[in-house]
Amino acid sequence: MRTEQPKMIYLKDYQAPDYLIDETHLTFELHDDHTLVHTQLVMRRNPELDASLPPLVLDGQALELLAVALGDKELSAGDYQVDDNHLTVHPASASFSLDTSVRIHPETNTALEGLYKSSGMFCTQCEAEGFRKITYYLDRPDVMSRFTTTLSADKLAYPILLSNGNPVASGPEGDDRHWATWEDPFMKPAYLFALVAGDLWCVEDKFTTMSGREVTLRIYVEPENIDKCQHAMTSLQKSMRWDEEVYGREYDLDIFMIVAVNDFNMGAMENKGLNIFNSSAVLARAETATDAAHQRVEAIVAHEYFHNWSGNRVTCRDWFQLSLKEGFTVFRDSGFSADMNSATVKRIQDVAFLRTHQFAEDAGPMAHAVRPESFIEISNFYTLTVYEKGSEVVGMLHTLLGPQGFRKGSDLYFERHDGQAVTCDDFVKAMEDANGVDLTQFKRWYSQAGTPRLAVSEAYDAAAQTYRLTFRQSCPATPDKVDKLPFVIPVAMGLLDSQGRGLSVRLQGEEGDVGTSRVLSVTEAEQTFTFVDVPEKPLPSLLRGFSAPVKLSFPYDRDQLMYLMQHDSDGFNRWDATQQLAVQVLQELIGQHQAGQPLVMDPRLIRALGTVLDNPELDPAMVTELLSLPSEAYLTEISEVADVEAIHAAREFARKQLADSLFDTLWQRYQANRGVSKTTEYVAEAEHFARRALQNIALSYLMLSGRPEVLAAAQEQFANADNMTERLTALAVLVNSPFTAECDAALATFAEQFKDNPLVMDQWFSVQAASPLPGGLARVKALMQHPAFTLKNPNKVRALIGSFAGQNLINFHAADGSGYRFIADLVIQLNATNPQIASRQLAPLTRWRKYDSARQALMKAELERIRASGELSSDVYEVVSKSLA
Ligand code: B3K
Ligand code: ZN
Repeated sequence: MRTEQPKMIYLKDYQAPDYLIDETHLTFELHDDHTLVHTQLVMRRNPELDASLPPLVLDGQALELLAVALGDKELSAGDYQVDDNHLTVHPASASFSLDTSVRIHPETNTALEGLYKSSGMFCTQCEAEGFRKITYYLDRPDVMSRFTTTLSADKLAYPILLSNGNPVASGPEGDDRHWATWEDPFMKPAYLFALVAGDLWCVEDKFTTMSGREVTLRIYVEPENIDKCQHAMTSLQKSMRWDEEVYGREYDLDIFMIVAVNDFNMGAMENKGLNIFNSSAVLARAETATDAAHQRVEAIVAHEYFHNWSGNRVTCRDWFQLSLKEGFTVFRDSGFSADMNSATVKRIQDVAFLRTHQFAEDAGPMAHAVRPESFIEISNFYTLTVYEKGSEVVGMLHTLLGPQGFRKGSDLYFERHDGQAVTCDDFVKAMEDANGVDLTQFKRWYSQAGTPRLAVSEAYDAAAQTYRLTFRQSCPATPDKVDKLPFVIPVAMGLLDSQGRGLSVRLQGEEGDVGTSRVLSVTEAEQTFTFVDVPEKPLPSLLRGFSAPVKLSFPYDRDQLMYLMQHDSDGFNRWDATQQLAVQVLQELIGQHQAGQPLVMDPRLIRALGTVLDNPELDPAMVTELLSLPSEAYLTEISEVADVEAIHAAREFARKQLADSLFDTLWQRYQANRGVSKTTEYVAEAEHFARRALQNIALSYLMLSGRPEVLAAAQEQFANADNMTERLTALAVLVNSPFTAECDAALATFAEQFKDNPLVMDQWFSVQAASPLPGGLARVKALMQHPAFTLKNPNKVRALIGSFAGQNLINFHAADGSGYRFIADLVIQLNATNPQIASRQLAPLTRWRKYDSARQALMKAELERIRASGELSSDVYEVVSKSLA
């Protein structure tokens, strides 16, 4: 909690550290009502700077300072200065050691940052600035040090004592306690420090690296979860192999550990050699975790593992460079997931997510560049822009340089900067140097916020057989900047003829065969490309694979979209054409609803999706994506002013029309796939995920018919499924159906069966919180009283509150403002206990500019109420004040 007005920090003010820390020796005495931390730092004046000896200002928060010594000299009160955020001492020589002892209270740490307790075990979360809550330190990523850590604790309660690196010694301490020492041979910044003490069991396996070294792999969990680790272990081994094969990166310690904890502010953390994970990102087995959860575990295990190179071996100079490690690592984990599953489907899911959520962030009051230039609270910048858009930026480099050029660049980057703390510019420089290219203009993607618009027009000249495409790019103003300079926009594209074939894409002045697809580099505000020898007016397929994070518009009519859907050689664009068709149809329905007219749906959408459903050749995962209508959140994002009721009514109407018209095929595909599920053992692999996904989307459409045979099918699936994917979908369709009695019975059965599994209960909360049926807020409030619910656990907050405000738009945006009031009350409450979680829950309120004036006023009033509610954490303060600016 702050004691002074939170200050804005600027990238332009970056200065190298005055002092360096060569060695860090930590000793933790863990007790139930306090912890003592003794720290010895072996330090020296930064040799890059002049020879003066300025005061040494260490970061430290919520620490009770017990003793401080500089060299051999114990300091007394007059020798140092201490305030709420710093300890200042005055070194008398260029090399010295500094010893401190502090008392901290992990047992009352509800913010889950620094050292805290989760379900009785001690654990840490230091990124970004949590280490300063453990001891006085230079808590900045460009100060890297060699760490030795000794922990001591009660033997019975905490038999397992872990930290980074390799275990080097351990032993008893008196009758009841024991200790262990760990040494990490790699230099690292404090944000990668970790410690765990608890009563844990582990699953152990091995991995032999490409150079033949054997690495021990361990996943530590609470004893009751020991049967849910295999999927994470397999995912880890696959990730290790993939990083060797695709990036040439080998693991570097003899042991790699993952620990699962129940109370965690985000998904997981890449601490060197000792990853700490939210249990939701580790535990998975058929009976208790959905296919989506299995895929999430695989992706997060990979992401954290990949950080060992992109983040740990090469780290960030300062937190403005966060995307250096996060954007790149998301790009790496997406590549991995694409290779493990269907690449096209993975791309579709990533793009749908980006367009819905990152585009909304980019258009809101918290919009910022991939490399922001200022912040108040760095925790607020672990955003979709830094992660997902950052990954798109790396992806564009991959597109522009090609796979080999990109690999040359990443090899040079890792080799050149191993052991260093560097910047996004250094990353781009390695790509430039390895490929002999100039990426100066490309770097605007790092510095300019906002989603570029790319309007495309065409002109065909039959006599000259030329076809021209003209691109006009612009970028809306964002809070940081009004005028934007043109970006480098790679547009992967092709041209289709009337037989559905790809035409040659030769540009004026080019010779020879150029093939039927290419990447155009749009670099000007307005730019025309002229294709030659074009025998007939083609239909362009643009931005294939979503080759740039822009909003592209081309005046396709619905028949052209249906044509692309059928003939485009690019799978992603076949899906995108379907989405664009659905958007046009839904927008028409929204207009009809707003005009008070009866809703009449364009039958072409039904025909198009009917064809998809009838095609047995198509990957069922792809069919599922094609059948999924654009979400209400996406329709909101692309509206000037979002009409919550009209969007909901239009989409529900379309779903019902599709369900009625395609009933027979849906029913047949449902039954066929459920038949296979019934007779096949659960397998957590792509082909099986795909079958169940199609089966489940079919069931959710079918249920809209209200027919008794579908109700019976849902009940059968609910009762007999051997896995959570089928069971939870059956529950969800019952929850969203008019069959109240059957729904209540299923909810009760489910809660009884899984009451002891908190992650499954999260699903139970989430399904109910997301139900669009009337009375949503009352249901959520009632569920908050359920014994399995607690505001102290971030997963519970996300499951119930996050699902309500993020997915249940019709209830959250109730015209009386009750949804807004509810979120504001929660944010005020959480602000005092867990500022990071409080700040996250605020996001839906920050989007107030999207809505009608009545809702705008209600949302703003709640933001103002939060602002006036008392002492705000820097996290909440920053989001509220920027939203009201
Ligand atoms: N690097 C961590 C995120 C830490 C967030 C701190 N507020 C997880 C990840 O991106 O891998
Ligand atoms: Zn990450």
